[in-house]
Amino acid sequence: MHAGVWAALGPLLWACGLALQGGMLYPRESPSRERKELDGLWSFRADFSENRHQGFEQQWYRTPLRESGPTLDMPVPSSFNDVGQDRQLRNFVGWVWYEREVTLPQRWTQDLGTRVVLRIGSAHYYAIVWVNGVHVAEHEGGHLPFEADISKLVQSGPLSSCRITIAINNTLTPHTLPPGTILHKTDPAMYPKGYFVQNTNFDFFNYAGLHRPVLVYTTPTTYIDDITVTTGVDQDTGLVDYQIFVQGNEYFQLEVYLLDQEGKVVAQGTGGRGQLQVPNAHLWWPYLMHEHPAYLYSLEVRLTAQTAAGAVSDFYTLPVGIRTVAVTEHQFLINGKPFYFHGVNKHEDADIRGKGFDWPLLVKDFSLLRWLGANAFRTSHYPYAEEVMQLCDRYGIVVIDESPGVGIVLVQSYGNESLQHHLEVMEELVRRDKNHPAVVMWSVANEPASFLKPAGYYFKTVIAHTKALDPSRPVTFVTNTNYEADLGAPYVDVICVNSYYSWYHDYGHLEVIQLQLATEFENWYRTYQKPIIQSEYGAAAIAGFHQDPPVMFSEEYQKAVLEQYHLVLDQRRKDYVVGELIWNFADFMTNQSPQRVIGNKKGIFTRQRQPKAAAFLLRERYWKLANETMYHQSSMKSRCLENSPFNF
Ligand code: BDP
Repeated sequence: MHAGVWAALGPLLWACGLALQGGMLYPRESPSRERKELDGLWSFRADFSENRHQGFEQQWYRTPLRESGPTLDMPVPSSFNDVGQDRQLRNFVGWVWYEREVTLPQRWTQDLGTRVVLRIGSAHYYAIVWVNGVHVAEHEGGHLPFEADISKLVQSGPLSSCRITIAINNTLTPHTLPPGTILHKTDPAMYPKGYFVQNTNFDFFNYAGLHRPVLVYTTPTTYIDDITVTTGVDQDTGLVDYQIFVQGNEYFQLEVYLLDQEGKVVAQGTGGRGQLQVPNAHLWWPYLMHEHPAYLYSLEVRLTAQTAAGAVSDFYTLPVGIRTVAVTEHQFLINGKPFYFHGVNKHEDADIRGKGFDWPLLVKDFSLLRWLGANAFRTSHYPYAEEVMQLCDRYGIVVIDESPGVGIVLVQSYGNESLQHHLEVMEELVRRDKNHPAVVMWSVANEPASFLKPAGYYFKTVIAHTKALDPSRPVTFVTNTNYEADLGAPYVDVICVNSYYSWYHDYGHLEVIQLQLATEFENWYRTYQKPIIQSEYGAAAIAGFHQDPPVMFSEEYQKAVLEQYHLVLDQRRKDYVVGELIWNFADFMTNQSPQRVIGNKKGIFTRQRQPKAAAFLLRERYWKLANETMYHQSSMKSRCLENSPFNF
């Protein structure tokens, strides 16, 4: 590794191989739990020093950040890149520093029976956290939450305020997920001193910062640490298997109640593990597959324990959807019925905030998904915010939950170090998302170089590990490799394949699409006899560009490509094709290159979420598909026709 990479990374290397500890239940309020959100303005400084290490040399975490130099106001959650006017900050690679003073309620700092936890929804890519100058956590990976128990620190003095400092490094190396490389260019005739670039092999801007909510929450010191729920169906009876992990005490009682949407207890149990049986259960159905989709029960867990200080109780309520998922040679089944994915690939991406979580944006996106008649999306190409997954549960939008394994194309990224990290990321992802009924499949990677020799062992291991972590869901990875050369395909449950006919080759030749796509489907199916999802297809269109007959980059061309794909999809979905996901839901930011016009324009909506012509085409198609394939009950069909914007 080039010395400069070490400089850019710094303490990143301390923490390789951190073991996964404890549960990662989403912090919810309950009679025993409180939360305090730390969204808003934080103090911020990027470390522009040559080795990017001044912050550590001068220990910026020791005293308030304003005392070690000038600071900016930085909104959280947000990427730091696009909120200012500074080109250097937009493209910054290295350590940035965030800081926030927090005043905690007195009870939190004085009641020793209270556990105070700091939770960071996501910090891209590597983070080190201090509270009042004391190191409390480190985390690698930009898309999954991490926590630190800060009770001792905040309960040790008379102060009820604390200073939270978070240093974040966005450098990507061959062993990070996603991987990248740092290239130093040293020709003094061409590049200024210290010039280096971050190269990546993925097609989205490497936004960085505190992208998701940061909060402090409490639990009692004896507390419900984790819950795992899996569900099944036996005729009309719903089966809810639960397992509960408790921390802080060996002696405790657990009571478990399952409540329906009216608040009625429909099943109950005791102890840390068991099965609840729900007669005449309302199943969790995807949007457009049932007249009451997305039915959620509430699993109320009540913990009581005796401690030296007296009786302690903890309460946690988990939404539970009862549903099954299965895969046959040619079908994807939800609740035993064939399910056809008609949806989108997304990105967490928007103007100004970059990858920062934003409620209005989230609600807008779900409005558009429902308008479109989309029943599914893939979290391309990394895990999305927990709040997104919760809405999928509530609206019945089915999710293929993807890891940040995107752009794995270098041989160095297939070594043991990368593999170990990939396994850990899958553990973190499954731990976080295992209880979401909307999640029906894990995707361990997108378009890796799965033809390289070590890829076979690598994917065999990652997929087997993921299945061991969660035997209740199928596993895939998304390929664009030729069916003969793909070393990972034997291990997946569903073949997810991306293609860009008449876009990245045969430019403008729409007439090749049907032949090439049909041939590809046949080859994959003949070789593997597994269901296939067209996990990406599309074409770029710059909103407002019109050309007829169609020409690349016009709205007409984007529509025409889609129409050609749909002809083949309509033939093959009767056989073994089980889904189609357009690339992409909306235009999104990428690195600068002559191939990209202020980002990738393959959205059917603009980055501002306004429809291009292709959005109307897809809307018509998705509602038609819903009416044709999704309704298993005649009463539903009439209701759907009523609600459908189209009359078929
Ligand atoms: C696919 C990638 C996706 C890209 C897309 C494209 O999976 O991330 O954005 O190509 O080129 O191969 O638009």
